[in-house]
Amino acid sequence: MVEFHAQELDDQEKRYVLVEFPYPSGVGLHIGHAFSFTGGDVYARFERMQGKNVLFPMGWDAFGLPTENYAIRTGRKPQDVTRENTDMFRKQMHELGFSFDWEREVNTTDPSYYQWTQWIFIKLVEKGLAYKSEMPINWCPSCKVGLANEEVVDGHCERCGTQTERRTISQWVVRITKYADRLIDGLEQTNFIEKVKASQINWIGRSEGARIKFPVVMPGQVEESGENLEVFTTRPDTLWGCTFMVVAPEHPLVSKVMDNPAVADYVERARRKSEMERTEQTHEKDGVFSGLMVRHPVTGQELPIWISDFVLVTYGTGAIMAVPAHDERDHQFATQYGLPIVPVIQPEEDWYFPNAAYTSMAGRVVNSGPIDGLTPAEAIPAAVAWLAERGIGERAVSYHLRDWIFSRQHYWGEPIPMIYCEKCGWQTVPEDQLPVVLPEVEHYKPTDTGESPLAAITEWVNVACPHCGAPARRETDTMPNWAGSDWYFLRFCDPHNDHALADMEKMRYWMPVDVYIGGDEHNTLHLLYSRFIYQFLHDLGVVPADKPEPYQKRLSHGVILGPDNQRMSKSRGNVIVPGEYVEKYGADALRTYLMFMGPYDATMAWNERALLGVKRFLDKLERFVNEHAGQGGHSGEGVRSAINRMGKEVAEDTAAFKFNTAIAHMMETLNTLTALVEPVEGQGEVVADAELRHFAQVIAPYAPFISDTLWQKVGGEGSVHHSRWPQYDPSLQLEEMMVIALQVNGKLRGTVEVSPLATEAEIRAKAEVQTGVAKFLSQGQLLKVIYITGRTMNFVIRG
Ligand code: ANZ
Ligand code: ZN
Repeated sequence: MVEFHAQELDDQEKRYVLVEFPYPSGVGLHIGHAFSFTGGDVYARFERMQGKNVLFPMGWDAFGLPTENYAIRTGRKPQDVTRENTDMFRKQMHELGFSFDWEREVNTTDPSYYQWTQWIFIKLVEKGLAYKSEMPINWCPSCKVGLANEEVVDGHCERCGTQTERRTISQWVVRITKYADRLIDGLEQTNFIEKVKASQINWIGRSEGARIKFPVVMPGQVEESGENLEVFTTRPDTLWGCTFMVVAPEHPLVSKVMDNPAVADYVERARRKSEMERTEQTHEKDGVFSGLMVRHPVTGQELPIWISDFVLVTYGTGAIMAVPAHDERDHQFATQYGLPIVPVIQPEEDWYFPNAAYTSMAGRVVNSGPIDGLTPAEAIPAAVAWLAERGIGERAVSYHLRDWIFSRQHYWGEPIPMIYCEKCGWQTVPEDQLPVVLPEVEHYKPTDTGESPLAAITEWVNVACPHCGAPARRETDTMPNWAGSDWYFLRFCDPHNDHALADMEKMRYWMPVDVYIGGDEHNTLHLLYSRFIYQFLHDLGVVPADKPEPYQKRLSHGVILGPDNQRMSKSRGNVIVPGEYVEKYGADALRTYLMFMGPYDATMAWNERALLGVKRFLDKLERFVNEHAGQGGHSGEGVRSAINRMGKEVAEDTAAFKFNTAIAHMMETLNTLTALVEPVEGQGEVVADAELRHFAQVIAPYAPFISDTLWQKVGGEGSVHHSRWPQYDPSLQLEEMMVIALQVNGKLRGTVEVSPLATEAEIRAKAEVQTGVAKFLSQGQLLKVIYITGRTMNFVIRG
């Protein structure tokens, strides 16, 4: 196979084709990898043949828990395990014929790579976008370890099955929320499909509304405490219908009433639940009265403050004004605890408030002083203005997007390049001391305190403060998995640079990524995080100023299910391993089958018989070429026309990622050719090498091995993969050809392709030499021929 090293060539149009780089697990490439990479490879090879300068890189996102867990179990070094795994992946990728530029291979666990991941973190700190904060994590009390959300399965620790808790620990947090609006607006500069844009926008979850202050009244006191309970609401128009308040169990106000045993008990129970359990629709809304009251800022009424975990501390202000008449959750809660329900929107239809909340925006505001008579849509801005004038509330925007917890208490990740000094506080590691290399440890298990095992290596942990020189300590948390994959597409532009994350000119040439192929599961977080980091680097001025977004187009491929139509899983025993099928049918057949299964973004079940069908097609093509190779002269008109059209159709479909229909065209064309060249009474058409070369070229992106062999057999020079896609010749195809069905006594016996200008006599002449028809004509007596224009020609014979 030929090398595919990409170089910056100013005189050639570039294409940056990126497939998500894999996590090199111990089990090797799975079929989803093969599917994803084949799609990228077909496109990359196709674009090269179109004369584009293609960058198609590959690397390893190799930090992560499975390797760490394996190290804990076996005592082996994650570094060694990773090396073995990447060697295996690389070998399997070679077998599948992927045309990656191996000179640009990167590995997120290489110090020369993560030096720049650490550098980005330092810049985040310097710009005030990373800070230390007490943040809740999932905690396994038995393993004594913080767990990522993905490691919590149904509220239980994935490793030991113990029920997990929420625990608050001090962590590094990245202020992605500051970029929330940019991340929404920037989508306009991309041509992601709507589904992907929507998932980004939904995740950011921008809500417009108001913040409103409710003065807190201490129990037994008439005087207000001077403290305010602030809420975020999207419906300030319903303020007059607020009958109670609810705060999250973690809300600061709750700490003041923890001496109440009922409160303490409730808070403890809530702590054990995962966030998912707390927000579930079906989850019963239970809560406890805090003993505290607020004064309604407009009506002056005293309202109770309840504590319930359906209110999340991480959203808005962690407190709500409950309007049970118009909010479903509030209604449920009020019904459960017998709290009043006061309608303030007059519904347009009959409504029985004790049964359900009226949440529609249709209707008129009532019993609400200054906003009476308005529609809710009119009343919202009116209420905000009215409240703002009186200093009670103000317009506010909330984002469901959270700041990004960037600390992991694990070993196998990038060390966070921070040093803590008693006197100077948190200091960044000076840039010239990067990378902070992950030291080798004896044991990979997190410590009893939940700290990463790095905490136990005192000679690594203890350093001098970079600011004052006093004894200080290194941060022992490591970065999350996302860190290395946030900017890898930049490193591919210039992977060996040791003085910058990538050279500006090289990025100017290659960026943005033209097509980014990956799984649906990364359409949200990975895309958002990496777009954020890119936008941040853009603000720093280290990526090209005229390129505000990293990815031009995002393509998410579908999922391949097991033969039983179920998701593949070890426990179901329906896992398909690509290597096995490469061995059985060859890489070309597997690749072509994967691309032929259906639309690239569809979810489809594995079907070995269909794979066998594709294998037969390739075998047939090979036989066809072998049989006809070496014929000089010119191909017949039909042959030339069919090949010419195939080149165009396959090019159009491949460029549009319609790989399955591209392959269908090739299959049809092979059938057409077979029919055309079949020597019937010496009348079959000639197929010359020139046309066979074109066939080899057109199938080359899909079946890179066999195509090269065929290409050489029919006089192709060099490698087919370095050749240019066959030129389309419009003169060979003035019109679309018509396909006429040929019948004998009403039974289908073949087809013939003709120009729409062909006369009936011409069509008949072509039809009579088709084997399916000729056979009958030679045996029986032709009575008549019935031609239905543009469709069928029926030969009625007496046999
Ligand atoms: C009063 C109200 C009346 C509300 C009404 C809704 C309907 P989104 O659209 O998701 O932004 N809310 C605010 N903070 C919350 C928190 N930390 N946990 C749970 N719920 C919270 O939702 C905003 C609405 O969700 C807010 O508007 C608030 O309830 C609730 F007829 O305030 B609303
Ligand atoms: Zn210091």
